[in-house]
Amino acid sequence: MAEEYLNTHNASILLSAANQSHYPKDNLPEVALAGRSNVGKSSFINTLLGRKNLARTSSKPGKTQLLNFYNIDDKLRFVDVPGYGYAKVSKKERARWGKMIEEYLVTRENLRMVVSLIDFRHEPSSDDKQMYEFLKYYDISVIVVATKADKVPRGKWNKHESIIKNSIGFDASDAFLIFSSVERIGIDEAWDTILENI
Ligand SMILES: Nc1nc2c(ncn2[C@@H]2O[C@H](COP(=O)(O)OP(=O)(O)O)[C@@H](O)[C@H]2O)c(=O)[nH]1
Ligand SMILES: [Mg+2]
Repeated sequence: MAEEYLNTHNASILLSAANQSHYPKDNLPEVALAGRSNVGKSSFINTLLGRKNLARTSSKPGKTQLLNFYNIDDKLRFVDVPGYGYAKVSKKERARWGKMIEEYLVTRENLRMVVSLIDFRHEPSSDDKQMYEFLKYYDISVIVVATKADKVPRGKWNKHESIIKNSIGFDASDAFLIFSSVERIGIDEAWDTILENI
């Protein structure tokens, strides 16, 4: 259980950063969360930390444009990466956003793993596939978290898991986890996998 290692409720937003010069300057391990807007990233963070509203959740996608660093009990940080696949941004804004994410993922020595969130209900988008390919290319360890599992009947879980894995070219050495913030499915597994990898 995560609670034996850290107090998961002792969490707060530390800072928001647009580039390297704003990142925290220490050696704490970081776990980054990536996924398209509205996939359930903020809900995942809130659920793991047992908080209602630490990471903002909204049905209006594309709001967060900075990297948000959350301090968890001074032992670990979550880094919320702004959601991709948001159509209503300009080319220029998209390019800035891409650079910001790439800079963090490629250069950050504190980074231990990326939680890649993908909607369990649908086929992965081309952005989902590109993100996973990118992470594999840079040899970053990944947990694929399939979100909103409460919206998929249990009898279809295996089928949906296969579709996602085939579609992204899932690497069997990564972890795959079925998750729901609403029904609180997969929380302990998520913590166990994260703590094994930092
Ligand atoms: N049914 C269901 N809805 C969820 C779940 N997680 C998030 N949502 C909803 O999906 C929407 C987007 O969630 P949010 O966490 O803000 O996504 P983000 O944009 O990736 O940070 C919100 O309306 C949430 O209430 C889940 O596990 N099940
Ligand atoms: Mg969010």
